[in-house]
Amino acid sequence: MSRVFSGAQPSGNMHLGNYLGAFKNWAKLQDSHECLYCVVDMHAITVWQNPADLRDQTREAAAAYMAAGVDPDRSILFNQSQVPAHAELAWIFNCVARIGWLNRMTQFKDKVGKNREKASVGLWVYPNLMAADILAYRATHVPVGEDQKQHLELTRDIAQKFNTDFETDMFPLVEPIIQSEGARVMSLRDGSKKMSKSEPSDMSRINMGDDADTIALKIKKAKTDAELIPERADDLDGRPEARNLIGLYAALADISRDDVCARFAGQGFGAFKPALTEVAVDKLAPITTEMRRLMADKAEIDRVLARGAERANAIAAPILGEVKSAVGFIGASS
Ligand code: AQP
Repeated sequence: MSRVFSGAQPSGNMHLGNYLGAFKNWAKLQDSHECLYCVVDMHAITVWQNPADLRDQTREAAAAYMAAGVDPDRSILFNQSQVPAHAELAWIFNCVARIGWLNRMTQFKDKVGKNREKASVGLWVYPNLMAADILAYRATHVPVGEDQKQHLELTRDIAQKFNTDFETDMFPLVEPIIQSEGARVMSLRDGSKKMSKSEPSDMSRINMGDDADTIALKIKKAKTDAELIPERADDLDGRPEARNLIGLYAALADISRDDVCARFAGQGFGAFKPALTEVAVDKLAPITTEMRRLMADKAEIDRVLARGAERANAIAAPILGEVKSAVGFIGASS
């Protein structure tokens, strides 16, 4: 059976973009793959995180995975910092990856903008840690959003260079499982930006923990245009906010954008928004309720993560031993 690895950063509230673009699919993959789902807390600290918030956000992320259908008995659910192989392998990959490769990463450039000199070194070498996350388990498949494709190509480059440099077949060339275009959820305030945890305005996103009234308010205030809904989704081109809301309905109701357009053709967004609210509340209410139930027992979440980390470590530690030996380090497995 092929092995899946994926993760999300506990850098804020998990939102509808994380759910539709990642977690929903993670739950389905459990039927066909051996799955490791990680709360990547070491990635989160590449930008400042208040320690108490980080603890809460890590637990909330684990609760969000489980509420979305990740079963910690079938999958391995853990937080990254509890498994030392991630950091150790990342250091080795810092010495395998080339400076030029990292300088080409568009996500780094987008995130730092003009403040490159003030960004943490961790943010720059983030893709090497991501390669370590995946290759520490010799994962074969990684479900990612379109935005992560370049990082995954870097993982393949690192694996290939390591194999060539050390004349080994240590690492497989991992395959992305790319989400369809429809699963890319954009900000409710700006249809050209993706819905994101780190966007300061809470009105830009629907959090997985939002109650029905908050969801209704955010959808009511979501930016749209004055035009009517067309008969076909292709005719939404050039209308990013309208396209996003139609896409959200489609993803939540599990139908195509064309079906949504056909259903609401000729109506304005004033009429469409209450229907979108209804389907969003319907879909999210059981997940939110389950997240709250899980979050009420933080000690149990910590136990789930610790047990997952033990299982993850049992896979990663022997692989790391082989890697260290290939590199020439003297130690237990050399
Ligand atoms: N808006 C989105 N639409 C679809 N998929 C999304 N994902 C994130 N945002 C959207 C997917 O969720 C998974 C986990 O993402 P992440 O938390 O590790 O990192 P991210 O992509 O950087 O998410 P954010 O919300 O934008 O976080 P910040 O603001 O902290 O950088 C990934 O599979 C991602 O594709």
